[in-house]
Amino acid sequence: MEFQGKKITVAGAGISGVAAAGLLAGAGAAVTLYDGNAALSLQEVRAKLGADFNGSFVFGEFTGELLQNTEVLVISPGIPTDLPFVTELKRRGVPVIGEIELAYLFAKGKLVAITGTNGKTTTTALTGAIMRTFYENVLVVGNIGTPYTALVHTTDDMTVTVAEISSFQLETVDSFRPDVAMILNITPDHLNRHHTMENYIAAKEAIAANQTEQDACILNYEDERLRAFGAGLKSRVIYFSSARVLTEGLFLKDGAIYYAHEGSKEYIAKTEELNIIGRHNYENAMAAIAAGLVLGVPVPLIQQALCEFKAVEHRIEYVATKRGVRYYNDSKGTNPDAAIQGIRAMAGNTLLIAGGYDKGSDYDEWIEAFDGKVGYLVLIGQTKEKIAEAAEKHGLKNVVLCDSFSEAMEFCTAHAKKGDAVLLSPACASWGMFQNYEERGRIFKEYVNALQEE
Ligand code: UMA
Repeated sequence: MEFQGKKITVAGAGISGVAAAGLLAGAGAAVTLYDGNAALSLQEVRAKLGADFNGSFVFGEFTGELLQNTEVLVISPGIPTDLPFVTELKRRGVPVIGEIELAYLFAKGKLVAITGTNGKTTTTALTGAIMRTFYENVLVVGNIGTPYTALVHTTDDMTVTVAEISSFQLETVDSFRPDVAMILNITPDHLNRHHTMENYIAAKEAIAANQTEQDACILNYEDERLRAFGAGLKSRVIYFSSARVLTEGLFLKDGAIYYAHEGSKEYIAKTEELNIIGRHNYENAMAAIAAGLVLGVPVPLIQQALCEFKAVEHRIEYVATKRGVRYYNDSKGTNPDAAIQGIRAMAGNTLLIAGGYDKGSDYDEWIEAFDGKVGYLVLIGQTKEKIAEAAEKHGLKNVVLCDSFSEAMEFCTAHAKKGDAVLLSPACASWGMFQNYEERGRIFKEYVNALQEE
């Protein structure tokens, strides 16, 4: 696609939109940065783009004039593709691409693209760490937090880019063709955006749609849908399994990870050497190892990266399983947006500890994200009544108000049943009860680690 002199509208002035607008302006396009939020500060957005940016801005309504003046629309991941201005531009035959597709059009080197409902951030970080032991220029981008368009200008033929790609981002890819694709698992998520499970699956599977025999696709053998999906792919498929021995692919057996290939079996690592725990994390590790093997990283370097890699502390951090109850520390979930990720990461019935300092947040969207998984909402701190009120409005039952953190912990340990999860993901700052979120997370972990095993 030629960008020089083209009138390109970038929708969404968040981190993706700002990076995409900067990239396009640098490529000589006439850029308009559009955002639906009329209250955005022009000064603040302009400051993020730097003094060289010569594009224009439209905030609020997507005007008729802007429709006329858009030759290509680049959309940020958070913008639904069925908004009226998007469908109208499509009707007019205007190309609509996502920020990831845009970056891909500029990209050089090898690309590993990782998607899945759960575990993609850990897997992306670990894959990046594995690549870094062997390659000099490794970028870790995408949904993990740094937009692909922010760094793509630094790629060359020797670069390895490891990108976490969400279903939102996959909805608007077109020619996107990763050398290595990965789908970790698919369970219902984001259905408010994708409307049906079929649409959500289709978005995830788009990650491998353009792949050829020269590419590889890494899939979870224990996900029946993915197993069937792999059978129809052109690319070389590498399965991983945490539940059975595979004759070809990566598998877990007696606490160790092996790679079976063309009749031989290679030992990779013991799970006890890893700092990330739990079956889901062993699956993430196997997927990351597979990517390393595909791109030729020697096994000893992969082993080194596996042993050194640490989960991000306080961010949906698995702490321990006590009496069949899994405990997660998401103390870094200090606002409703961040806490949405915490509850989304939970697979089943969850006792959620939340509340804290009142930052004037709105809790509706967060509560909507509970998706029937919160068996008990255990509230603490200044915001407890406010959250309880919002929860009641959404018809949530079993809301418990506690006077202290230890009371909340005691309630959870007394009421959690085998198979449940207890999640500290407060959606609020810690101030007033703790020094900071780190202290809150540390106290949670100390409490959990002191619980009896059986
Ligand atoms: N906006 C509109 N109209 C809309 C919706 C949003 O104009 O209908 C505007 C907002 O006013 C705001 C801007 O769009 O100014 C925000 O854009 P965005 O929501 O695309 O967010 P970014 O800041 O660009 O961050 C995005 C991803 N956000 C989403 O997918 C919602 C980030 O993933 C990602 O890290 C970042 O790009 C870099 O690639 C976050 C996320 O929540 C962490 N992802 C979801 C998840 O992990 O479950 C998919």
